[in-house]
Amino acid sequence: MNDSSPASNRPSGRMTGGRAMAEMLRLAEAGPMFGMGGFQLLPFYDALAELGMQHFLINDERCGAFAADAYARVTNRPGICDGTLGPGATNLVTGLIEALNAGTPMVAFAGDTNRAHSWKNMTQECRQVEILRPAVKELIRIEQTSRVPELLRRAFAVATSGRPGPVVLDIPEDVCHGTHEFTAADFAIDATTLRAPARRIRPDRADTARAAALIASAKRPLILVGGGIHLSEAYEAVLALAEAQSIPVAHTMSGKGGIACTHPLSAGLFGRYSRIANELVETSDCLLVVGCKLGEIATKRYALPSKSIPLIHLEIVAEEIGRCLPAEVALWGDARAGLGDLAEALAEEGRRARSARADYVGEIPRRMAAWREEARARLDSDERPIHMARLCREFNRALPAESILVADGGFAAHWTGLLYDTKIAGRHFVPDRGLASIGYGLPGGIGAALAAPGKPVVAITGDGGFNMMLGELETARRAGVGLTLVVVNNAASGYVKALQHAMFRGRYQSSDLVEMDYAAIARAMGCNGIRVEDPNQLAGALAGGLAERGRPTVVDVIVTRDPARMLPAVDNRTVEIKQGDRVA
Ligand SMILES: Cc1ncc(C[n+]2csc(CCOP(=O)(O)OP(=O)(O)O)c2C)c(N)n1
Ligand SMILES: [Mg+2]
Repeated sequence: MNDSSPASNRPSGRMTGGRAMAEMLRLAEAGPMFGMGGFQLLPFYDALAELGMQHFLINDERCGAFAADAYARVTNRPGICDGTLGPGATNLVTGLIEALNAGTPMVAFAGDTNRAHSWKNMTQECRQVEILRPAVKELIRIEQTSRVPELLRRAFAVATSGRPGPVVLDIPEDVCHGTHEFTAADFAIDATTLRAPARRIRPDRADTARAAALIASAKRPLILVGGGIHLSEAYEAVLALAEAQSIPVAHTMSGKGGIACTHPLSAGLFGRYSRIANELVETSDCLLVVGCKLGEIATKRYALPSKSIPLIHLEIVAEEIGRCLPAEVALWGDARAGLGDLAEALAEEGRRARSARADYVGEIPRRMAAWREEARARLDSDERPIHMARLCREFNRALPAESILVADGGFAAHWTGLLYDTKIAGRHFVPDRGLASIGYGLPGGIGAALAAPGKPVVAITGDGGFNMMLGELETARRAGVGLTLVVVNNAASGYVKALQHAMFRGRYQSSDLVEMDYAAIARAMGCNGIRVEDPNQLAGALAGGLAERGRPTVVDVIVTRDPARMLPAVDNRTVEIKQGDRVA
């Protein structure tokens, strides 16, 4: 075990299970935590107070899990959250599944009943272990106070190893309140498990050689990156391979930032929405898929790419390979390690490949410029209500390279996934594509802001998503985060309304929201609030939000109420709407 924790950090003596939890988190140098207390975990809370650790009360445990998820994505350190038994535990479920599906390292605590009285209709009792188990990578029930350090160690190892994910520690009240005589030796943690990826594994050498040969013989190879590129922090490796071999890179929403969107080799988003990438996928003769599950959105509901294109799939979870598309070469391993090995295997080829593919890579910036020309009217639109493409253009202008944009599950993520340009590689775009719940924007923004102090953090959410989470504005204010939250105010559950427009001849059912002034609500809650109806005021409003320190700003942006124009159709020329089909 790579245990680098100093001896002075190792307490000994009699202490509660809750105190032992806090001591282990201190050893793990865990970041800010998010939760809502209840009787069961109060010894843990008391220990946090005594040790001076950062813990934020949230107003809904789901938001605690979302905030922890965003914190983890920005830092690759496990996000920490907690809930009390019963409703606290069940409220965690949505956020835990987001983390599970996205591969976010997380350690969550759920209080549980006192075992002296379990199953006697205790207040708030439910079958939470069964409810939580499928929502996490591993659920660990702590049955003895003495085992708290050991099982926290285990939680960090599971959360950060292989494909990272959330772990729940289920802690009965008597284990948390109970005491044990601990020795200093009990408090140890493996330093390599404090950050994902804990350990890296390389693909088989023979498979790498076959993949390299396939790439070398291709005229139009293309790299497709998913969220795994961030989990593996494979930024330099992917860029080195792409540049040395002249291979463009397209990304999913989660993979945005694998290389900078502004890089000449970036082909942008592929899948359901695309600028130029889908055409490149379809005309490619070798696809290298990295850290991407090739799920519904990435494949345009399994229509893309054609099965006849040879595909190399580099993936940390062996059984994901071949699930949706057959792989000609399966590379089972860590993205960074695997890309590095490929670059090495292809090193001799570089000069020849760059000259052979000069025309091909020259196409990318040319086609991107042509796309931009075609989209210009929308990107530069002066119309009122404001065009979503114009809002994205303003983001591209206002947000400095190091900023982080958190995108909520509604249209916000689709529009910005397509039109927002990250200017440097890294996790600068954080969408909740694991479960695509609406409501992630505000709590995700809080988590990202706390993870990246000093960096500009902007979150974008629909009005529906914001309504779900209004209470967390109080959390954001109390936490003193200078987050800028952009509310896409279309007075609708826009996604649903757009589908009802397209598929049900405009018979709208339960998709309208009442007109609200979210900036006024923000001001009433002690935050900064700016309402924007004129697109020419967007730049000033965003600058105002970014300049605000120590309290959140809500920028309430009035966008189209016309359901025919809510989809990011600006580049989505190929989607055919068929009865019963999902469009966005
Ligand atoms: C928790 C949850 N419930 C329902 C959905 C389905 N859904 C996807 S987008 C959307 C509309 C959300 O409205 P809003 O947040 O205002 O975003 P808009 O689409 O209007 O931009 C809904 C209901 C979801 N993604 N998550
Ligand atoms: Mg809306």
